[in-house]
Order: sequence, then C-alpha cells, then structure tokens
Amino acid sequence: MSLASDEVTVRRTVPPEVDAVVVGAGFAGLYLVHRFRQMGRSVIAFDTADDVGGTWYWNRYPGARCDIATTDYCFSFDPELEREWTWSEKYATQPEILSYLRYVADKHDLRRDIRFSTRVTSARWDERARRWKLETDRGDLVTCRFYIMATGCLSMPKDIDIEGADRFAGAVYHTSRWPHEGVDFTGKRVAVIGTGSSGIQSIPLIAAQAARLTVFQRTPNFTFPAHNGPPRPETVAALAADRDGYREAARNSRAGVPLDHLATNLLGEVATPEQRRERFEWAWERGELFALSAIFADVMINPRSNDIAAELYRERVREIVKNPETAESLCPRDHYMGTKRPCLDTNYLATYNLPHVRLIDLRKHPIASITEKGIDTVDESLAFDAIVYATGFDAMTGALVAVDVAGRDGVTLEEKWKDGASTYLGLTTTGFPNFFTVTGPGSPSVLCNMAAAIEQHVDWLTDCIAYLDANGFDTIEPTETAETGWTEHVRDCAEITLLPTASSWYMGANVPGKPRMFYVYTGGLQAYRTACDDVVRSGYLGFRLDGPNGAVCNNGIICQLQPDVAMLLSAIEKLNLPPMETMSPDAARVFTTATAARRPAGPRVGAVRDGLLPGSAGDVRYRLYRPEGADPVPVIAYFHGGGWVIGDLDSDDPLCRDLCVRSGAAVVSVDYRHAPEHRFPAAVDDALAAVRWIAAHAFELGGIPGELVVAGWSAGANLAAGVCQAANALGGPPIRAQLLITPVIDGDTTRPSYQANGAGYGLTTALLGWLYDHYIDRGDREDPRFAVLRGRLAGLPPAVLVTAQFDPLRDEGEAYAEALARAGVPVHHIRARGHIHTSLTMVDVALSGARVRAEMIEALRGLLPRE
Ligand code: NA7
Repeated sequence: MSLASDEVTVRRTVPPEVDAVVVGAGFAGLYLVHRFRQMGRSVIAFDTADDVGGTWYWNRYPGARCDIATTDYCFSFDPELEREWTWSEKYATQPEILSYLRYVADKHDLRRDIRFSTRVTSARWDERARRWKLETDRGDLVTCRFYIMATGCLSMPKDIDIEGADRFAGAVYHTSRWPHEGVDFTGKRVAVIGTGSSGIQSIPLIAAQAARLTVFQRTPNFTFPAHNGPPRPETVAALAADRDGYREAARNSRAGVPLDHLATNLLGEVATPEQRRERFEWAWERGELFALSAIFADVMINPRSNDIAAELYRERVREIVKNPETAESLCPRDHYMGTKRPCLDTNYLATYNLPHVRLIDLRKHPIASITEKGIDTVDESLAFDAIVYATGFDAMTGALVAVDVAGRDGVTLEEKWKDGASTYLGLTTTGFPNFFTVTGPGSPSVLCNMAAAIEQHVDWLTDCIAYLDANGFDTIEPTETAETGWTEHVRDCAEITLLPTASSWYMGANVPGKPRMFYVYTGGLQAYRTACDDVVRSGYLGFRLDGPNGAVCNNGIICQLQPDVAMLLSAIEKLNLPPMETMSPDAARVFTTATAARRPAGPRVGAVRDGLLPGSAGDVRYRLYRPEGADPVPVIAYFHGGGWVIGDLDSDDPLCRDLCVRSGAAVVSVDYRHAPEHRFPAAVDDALAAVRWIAAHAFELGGIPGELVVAGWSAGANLAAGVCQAANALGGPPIRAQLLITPVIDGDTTRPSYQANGAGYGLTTALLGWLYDHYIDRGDREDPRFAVLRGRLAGLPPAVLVTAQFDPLRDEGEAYAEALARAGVPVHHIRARGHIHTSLTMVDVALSGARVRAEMIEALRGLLPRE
C-alpha cells in the first residue's frame, strides 16, 4: 500500500467519541481545533470541502478579495505566525488568504483532526447520555460532549430563484462555487446577475476577458475604490512598533480594527457644503470600508445626514460613468448608504464605460425568464455563452439550519428559529445544551473584522468549557429570560441605526420567506466582548450549569439598559460632574441651561410663538408650537420637568417640538413659578390657571375648542395630573386626555425603585430629596395636589402614562397607573424598557427614546379626534 493511501485511511478514521465536534474548517474551525488541542481535549472537525479555508476555499471567483485590510484580517493568537507571514497587499486575494489558512493548518498540524469532504447531516442531543450524537454523509457516527458550528455567516448560497434558470444550455457559474481550475471567458458573451460584493469584485475582471458582458442589476450598491496596493504603511509601522498593543487595541475596538483615526464629530446636517465635500472626498480616497460609516458622526443614524453623503456619492457616479442612463441606474436610491453591505472595488464603475459592457437595470427591465440560449427581459432576448450568478447567500442562519440539529425534546434549530433566530450572545441557544455557534446570529460578526470576532468567540467558549470542567458541570444552556433579553438588546442596538430600514441580507430580506429581523449585533465588538466578559464575571449570568452535584442557574439579563442610554450614562460618569444637590438652585439652573444649549434643537415645526398668559399670581410665559398648516388642531397643554426648581420653556423645547410634530397637535408649553422662591402650591395654582386660559383661548391658539390634552414630564407630569384632578373636581375645563411622562406621583421614597434605581441612572434619590425639600414642606406631602395618588381618581380623563425601567419614580408611576385603572379611568401604560428618567425626553440624543415617544403619541392619538 502506498504512503498516500495510508494517509487517506488514517485521515478517514473518525473516533466514535470525542470531547468536541466542530463543523467547518475556515478561520473559526481552525482556531477551535487548535484551542481544543491546547486544552488537551479531543476534537474532530468536519468540512464538506476537501481542504481548509471555509469562505476562502469556496469563493474563487476572479477578483475575490477581503475588504478588511489583511494585516487586520488574520489570526493574532500566534505571535510566531505573525512574524512568519507577510501579506503582499492591503486587500489580499482569495488565493493568498487561502494559502495563509493552509499555512496555519500546516504549522499547527491541524488537518490531523479535520475530516474533509464530509458533511454533518444530523446532530441530536441525547438527554440521558448528555451527549450530542452526530451523523455524516459518509456514514460516520460520532458522540461528543460539545457541538460547535463554525460554519460561517455567508456559506450557504442562496437558491437561484429566477424563472427558467435550469433551462439554460450554456455554462453556469456561481461566484461562491467557482471552478478550481478557473474560467476563461475570452471571446464569450457573459451575463452576470447580481451586484453585491461578489459581482462588483468580479465584473471588472470578467469584462477584461469577455467579448461582451451584460450585468443584470436589481439594486445598485454603494461602492468605493479600494485603492489596493501594498499594506498600508501606517498599519505596518504600528504592528512593527508594538504588535501586541495593536492587536489588543483591535480586540477592544468597535470594529475589530483600531479605527480612532477615522472618527469625526462632524454632523452631516451641521457641516458646511465644503466640509461635506471634504469629508466625502476623504472617504473616497481612504479606500477603507469603515470610512463610509465615518463620513459624518451621524451618517448611520440620521437619515438626513445619510442623504447628504448619498447624494455626494451619486454625484461621483455621474462623474465617472459616461452614459447618463447607466449612471442613473448605478445610483442607489432605495436604501441608506451602508445599510446594505457596501463594497470596495477596483475600477467597477468605470467598467461601464467600456463599449462591450452593458448594464441592464432590472427595476426597469425585469427578467421574464432564463431560456435555453440566454436571458429574456420583458423587452428583449439576449443570448449568452455563460451566466454567472453573484446572487448571494442565505446569510447568518442558512448553514446552521442546513444541518438537522435537534436539541432537547427533539426540537430542531430550524423549527426553533422559524419565526426568527434567537440566541444568547450569538453563541448559544435555549434547548440546545453544550451547543455553540461561532459568529452566530446576534453576534457582531459581519459588521466587524471577522477574524477578531472569531478569536473572541473561540476564546470565550473554550474558557467556558474549561470553567465547566473545573467546577464539575456537565452541561451549559442559556435561560429563556437571558435569551429573550439578549434578542431584545440586539434589536434595540439595531433600531437606533438606519440599518434595519433596508431590505438587506442582514435583515434576511434576500431569501423569500425568511423571517425579517436584524441578524447581526450592531453594538460593536468591544461592547460585545464586555457583555460576554460581564456574563462570566457575574457567575455565568443567564446560564444554567448542570452537573452531578446539581444545577446552578444565575438567571438574568445582560445589557438591560438601552444601548445609547448606557453610552450616555458612561459618558456622563466620565465627566465627573458635581451632584446637582450639592449646588444652590441658581447654580443648578445655570448648569442645566448651559447643558441644554449644547443639545440638538429638535425637529422643525410649523411655527413657534412666545407669549404671556395669566397665572394665578401674575403673568407666566408660554410657548406655542404649531404644526404645519392652518387648520385647527387639538391642543396639548404641557408642563416641563425640572423638579419644580429648574427647567423652563427652553429646557423642554426639543421635546415640545417632537410632541408637536408627532401628534399634529399644537403644544402650549407653560412656564409656571418655581421653588424655592415660590413653594407648593404656587406651581399647581399656575398650572390650573394656565389650563383654564388655554381651554378658553383654544381658538386663538389655532386649536379645536374642547380638544385639550394636559401633559407633562416628571414634576411637570405631577402638575398635569393635579390639574386633571382639579378640573374634574371643579367641573371644568373639559380635558380630553392626560399624558404623564415618568411622573412624580407622591414622592414616596420607600418604594423599591428608589432603592434599585436611586443611584447611577441620572436622576438620583438624593437629588429627588433635594428637589422635594425645595418645593414642599414635609407636612404638605400628603396633600393630593402633590401626592396625586391620594386624590379623587374616578371620572378623570383617560391617561397615557409612561414609566421608565431604571427610574426611581418608576414604582409610583406604576402605582398611579394601577390606581387609575381601578378607578375606572382608561389607562394606556407604557413601560419604557431600558430607559432612565431623562432618556425619553432627550430628543435626537437618546435615539431609543423616539420609539417610546412614537408609541406614546400613537396611544394618545387613539384618544384624540380622527382627522
Ligand atoms: P450579496 O451582497 O447578497 O449580493 C447579491 C446580489 O445579487 C445583489 O445585488 C442582489 O440584488 C442580487 N440578486 C439576488 N437575487 C437576485 C435575483 N433573483 N435577480 C436579480 N438579482 C438578484 O452577495 P455577494 O455574494 O455579492 O456578497 C456577499 C457578502 O460576501 C458580501 O457582502 C461580503 O460581506 C462578502 P438585491 O440587492 O437583493 O436586489
């Protein structure tokens, strides 16, 4: 027997039982095999390919390259490897990356534990044995304790869903399954369908060979020049000077690449036209994907800012592409820049200036059918020798559900995820003990440097396995609570960006019938790493660990705050400001006014007018916000927050604008008298007088008489609630509804929320004490004009009441909502998850508050007249 066949025999030996089975032999699979071996665990990996490489094994189309600089897109676990390997280009080609992965496999002798050309067909959890039982298409049966899918995010090609595709008699290629020997298109008439990264990278090279190239484009993409060449000198220098420091910075960065040099504070709308151009030009010349999302600080969150950048992009397309019709077709308009995966290219747009290259815009000329000879659009028949499909992947979950994975009780992953993928940390999922997904849905994966993400995942999960063993546990599985919490957190992170607005593969939108959700964690690698580490530090929070000595379950949710609220709190903490309760009221007012002056102004409204209205002891100022148009509208009388001591018309100006625009009502913001100069009940008296005046003057204010809502935030909501009670008792004025945003209800500081949320969430128990003391005598604190919970509630107008999870005032708001309901008052109670007392009102600062305000106005609308 020859040595070669001996090797084959040896390699095909599959041990019946191992500690861990890994599926996939790309970046993740290789590092897993290495780590398990280092830990002294038996491991076997399977891959359907006949060699290592994963994505870089399969995607061999012309022009295939990475578009994260290769100096970053590589392993960092082996310093020796880093010294041995030199990249030839900033963005290396597929063959070079594949050689690198082969080199890694050889250097660490990893192939020994990998079985190639083998597909894992099923994996079943055996609850009695506490083991996974796997089968392969080569008849292998393997039992293992840990089953890890390292199958990649973009490895399952999307089915070709074009009518007649199987009829074509010419050559058919899919970019992700490219023939190893390459393809020569010389003299051929070639069609390329799809203009994502694969299309955009391959089209210029196919054009260089083909006699005629026709590109079928459904959606134009944003693509910037890669400016490829030798590795960027500054990165090479930084690595040479301090490799460990550089890698550490990458690990602790948002993108898995140190990017501080790209950051800007410039907001798109605020920037001058020159600044906008300069910034766009910088991104165009930079040749870096992450520069696109850094053109303006708010380009990924503010649609108007994004539009500015997108228009500059479209101008550039028109400059490059000579045929105006083709240029227009290449201008993306149906999604915000960066919300579908943007591309880096080499000569892509200019390729359309070549006489033998033609673009067919499928939005105008859809494909009717693929025929034996070529492609028929609705207007013409085109003959081709070859069709190249660059139509993408069933991303994020496709490869995971392709294996028949059945967890506890036989439920398969596909069944579990039929309405959407849910994971804990993108790494684990309930019902599937000892099962891990590397770069799974709900992890940062494709929005950051995959190599850095993979190393983090593999380190985390192998450390986790070591912990289980060291502590006598057999199994680990997340809890429902933890998984639901993480899934919500992933959604919360995505929703403060523009990313979910596009029909992208990030959203599962490219695969018919796939549940739409944002499949990637947008919070960045650093925040993700912190969350994973915090889970461990809190004793594997959200996991149930089970062993012969019993189970331990530290149930709970990691990352409960809204992501932007958490960022704000941490930014505020860093400022190390003196607590407001240590200031005099005047100093506190100066401080809040100065802070307010630096905020975004809030949305534009139809008109704003300041005026005076009679309070209970002299005039008080008001500000009227009118929506666009001259028709009479409902009126909202609004009372600002600030604990009766601080705040004024300016302090709540952005919120009033927001309320006006969202509701379509006129908002009259009233500046009542403040304490300690005017203590309780001065503010209550002014509030009632103001509402009476507003009701009586509805017509002059542009309002519909009788359509009056009384609203307020915090102390202002306390006044609003008091006014509603007073009006009810006095028989008028009629109030249609009350809107109470995180109200003070009775200031009972013994409630649990004062203990749980009384420090570290902006509004503190100490500050509340200071405000109460300035406002009201202790002896008056049971007066229902302050302690509105003690008032008469029957017959009050319907209420929309909002409480925030991390607000000391939460429980009194809860108590009022319950009491109103008990008294027969219709209540729409919104519990703002992950919010603090102030975040709902921080318009365009805490973006997550916008969703709550939308819900609040929607509820209010239900109580207002229909247009
Ligand atoms: P992508 O980015 O999913 O691109 C696929 C392209 O194919 C995209 O332009 C699609 O248009 C188009 N497509 C898909 N189905 C059709 C049909 N039926 N008809 C016409 N056009 C179609 O995949 P890639 O392989 O280019 O890139 C994947 C990722 O790999 C890339 O983002 C990098 O992360 C690496 P659509 O936009 O859906 O209208």
